[in-house]
Amino acid sequence: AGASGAQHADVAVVGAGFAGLYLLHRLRKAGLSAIGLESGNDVGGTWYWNRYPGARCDIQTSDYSYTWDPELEKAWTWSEKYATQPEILRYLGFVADRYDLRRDIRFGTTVSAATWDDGTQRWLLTTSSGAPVSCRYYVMASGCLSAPKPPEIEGFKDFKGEVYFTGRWPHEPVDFTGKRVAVIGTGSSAIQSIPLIAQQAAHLTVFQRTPNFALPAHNGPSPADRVEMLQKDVPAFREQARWSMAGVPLPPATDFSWQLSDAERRERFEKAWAAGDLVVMLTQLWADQAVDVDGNTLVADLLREKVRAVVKDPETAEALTPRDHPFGSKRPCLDTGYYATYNRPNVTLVNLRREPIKSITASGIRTDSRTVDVDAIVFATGFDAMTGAITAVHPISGRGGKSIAEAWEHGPQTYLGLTVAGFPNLFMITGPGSPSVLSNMMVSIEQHVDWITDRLVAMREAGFTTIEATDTAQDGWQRHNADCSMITLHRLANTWYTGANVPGKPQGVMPYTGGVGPYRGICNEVVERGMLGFRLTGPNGAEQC
Ligand code: NA7
Repeated sequence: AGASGAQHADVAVVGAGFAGLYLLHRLRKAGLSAIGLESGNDVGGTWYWNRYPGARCDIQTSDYSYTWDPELEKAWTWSEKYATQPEILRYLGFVADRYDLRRDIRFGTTVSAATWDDGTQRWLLTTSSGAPVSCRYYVMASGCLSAPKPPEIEGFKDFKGEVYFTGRWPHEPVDFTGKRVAVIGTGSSAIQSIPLIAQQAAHLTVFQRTPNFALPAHNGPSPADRVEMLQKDVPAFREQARWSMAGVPLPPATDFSWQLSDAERRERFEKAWAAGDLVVMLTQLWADQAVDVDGNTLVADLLREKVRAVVKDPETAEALTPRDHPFGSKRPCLDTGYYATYNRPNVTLVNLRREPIKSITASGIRTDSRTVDVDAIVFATGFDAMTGAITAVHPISGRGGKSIAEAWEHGPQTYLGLTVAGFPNLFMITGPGSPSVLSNMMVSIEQHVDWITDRLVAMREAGFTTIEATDTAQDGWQRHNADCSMITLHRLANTWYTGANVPGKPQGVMPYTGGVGPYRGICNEVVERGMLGFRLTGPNGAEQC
């Protein structure tokens, strides 16, 4: 602790999930002192909080792993193609133990304010427990789907039964046996949990606003071809993933839809359906599937057929069929028995497009046309994505006392998705303007952590102590993001990618849609061109623009 009573560190890192843990490891190896601040009582981040039934990753676990230590890769074997939340949490605990990371982390601690001090050129953090923290660099490794969206439904507080949020699930198992349960939402969390809740509940009523595209996960052991591809040459597999579009080493299809016959298209589609893999379905059919509405409709129509083939009641099947957005413009889901669940006699779907929720009452949920009394409500209503964990958790005040919430009043502005003009020495992992949420998260996280750590080391060697994006560079990055998002179809859907899921949030495609490989190339080029777009300063007036 310094004279002010604050704990001093070179770097403070918020969050002890995949990003925070790797960052702490890299910083320590680089000889930089670091302190981790984590609101949970253990490591895990997303996988600490999202304990709902059926929670799994939806990128194959062979790809959804750290790749920065070959020995670690050898030391851990995943048991399934898509690991469950408990297994992923065990993995993160294993990593924390193996590299002795917990000793640098203050658990059960939230940051209540972060303020840049121009005089000392440091960040001062006040925290919910322990001494304040004074740090040279402040890194938000706080996740992009980590700030749950509050239930904006009238009467929510009146409900007298049990209330659960998928993103804040209790640690002790929840037993729905014999209970009448409501699930609100049909995103990934709902689609994973609904089949399991339906098996327990006396009756399950699902309240759906927008139907999602979902593909069967065909979970089980890791597919032999993927294991073989990985094992043949692990470094080459990983390197190919790093330079790919989605962070998985699958070169995208190059034939256009119009170059293929109906039969050829169907054959490719059925093969992708059988693969049970989102990235395969999103990239392997035809070259125009993700960038052209007509090319996309061909995939979407085939996916819609699959819903009708499973769901017996035609009205329910129609309600479950997505029609308002292109496939992939909203994050599609991987499911295990999701559609078949609606054939169960104890499951009802309420289509909120036909009968919106009016209010929640003491005993249940009232729509325009009925009241459904329940014992428990599960909110699978999602997150204030990408910006929520940065603007809505604690005030971050940069140069001149301006808060990041003010700076982003009309939408997030970043340079490379990693930094913000006016906020020196602040970094974000997986922030808006980063490709992370459109990729295998591990590839993006590792790239961001490596890039940031390498910059801090290079600055130390060159005698610089502050780094800040210029307004010009940030404006250019916004324009480049806008250009990229004109090419893909993400702009055509109301989703958490665009901010449309949170009432009043500024609208715009938040993730970088240009792909992780091109993004990596840009980040490398910024360095090669002398930290293009950044202003670096040092204690003796050293300056570089
Ligand atoms: P999502 O994907 O944001 O899903 C939230 C769901 O909740 C979605 O179906 C929403 O409908 C619905 N929702 C949200 N607010 C309401 C209200 N007020 N009334 C009715 N329905 C509502 O979150 P998840 O947790 O499932 O998944 C997040 C990501 O985690 C996922 O994409 C994967 O990457 C992993 P909407 O579509 O907005 O009409």
